[in-house]
Amino acid sequence: MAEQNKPLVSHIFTADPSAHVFNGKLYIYPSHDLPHDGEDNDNGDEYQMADYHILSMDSLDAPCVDNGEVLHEKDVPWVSSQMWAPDAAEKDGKYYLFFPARDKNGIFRIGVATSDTPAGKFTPEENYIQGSFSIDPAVLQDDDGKYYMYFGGLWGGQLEKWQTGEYVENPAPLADDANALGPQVAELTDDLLGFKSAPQEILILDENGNPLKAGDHDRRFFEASWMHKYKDTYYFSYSTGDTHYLCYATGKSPMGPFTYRGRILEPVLGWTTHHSIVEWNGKWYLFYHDCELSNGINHRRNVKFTEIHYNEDGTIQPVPYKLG
Ligand code: FUB
Repeated sequence: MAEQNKPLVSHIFTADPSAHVFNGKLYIYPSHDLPHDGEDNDNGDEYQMADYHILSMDSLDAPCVDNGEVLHEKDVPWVSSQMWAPDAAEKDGKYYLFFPARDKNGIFRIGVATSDTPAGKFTPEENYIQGSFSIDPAVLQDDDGKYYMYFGGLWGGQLEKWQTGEYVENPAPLADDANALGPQVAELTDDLLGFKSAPQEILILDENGNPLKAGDHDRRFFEASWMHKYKDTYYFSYSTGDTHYLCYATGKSPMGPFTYRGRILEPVLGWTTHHSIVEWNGKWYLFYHDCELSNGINHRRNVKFTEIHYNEDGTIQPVPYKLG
């Protein structure tokens, strides 16, 4: 049986859980962390993942099942390494796995693979999504049938390198009082295999309507985009990276702007924090990861979940974090 705030599986290391309900069953699309002896650094070189396993649960009383390897980097023609945090979507009975990885030039791009079933196996497209860059895709299926991809990540995720619209290897650092770099959003084409138009930067505003600043490390976007809708409001949630918070901002359009509303989760054991939020059988759940199983080794993570609650005003009650 799956227990809240406990590792969902322990036979492999898993991270970055993107949870979805398909046909009444809960599927988790995580990264698959591999043991690695290299040093941890700001470039994320320790996250040397090479494949994806999909987890699923029939109910909260049932065990969490590993459906096995569904895609390996050796099967994706454009990938060289580092298959990081994925997400999934369904359209017309077909399932889409969106994943970031380094291309043959070491540049992070976002690819897509398809399947007839939610747990794969998945068949990759020959090339990455044209116009894609950086990491951490998260796809929203909106109520009007449109699909949007949110993505981006600083430092190892290379988002800073794309400020001009082109890849720049060593961009000048942003001043603390400059506007923070926002995540990116693009509407997907009808076949979900491409972007309808060039991605746009999303604005995250403070309580006075001003863009968050680059020096506001406690609130500015770093990585781990997620989008969900609750009572007609769009909730964009994300990690602040070096300050290790999961935060959220709300808005009235899937393209933003969004206004910062607060924290969902305090720092967990381990450097990264990454999550998803999903409704299942009338309750809302936060899927997240920490490094409990490895006693804090940053790149040996385990996925967990916990129920979350909304206040009357639409704010999310912060989740207390404790180990064990
Ligand atoms: O898992 C590799 C990277 O670590 C993800 O892409 C980030 O969101 C962070 O969780």
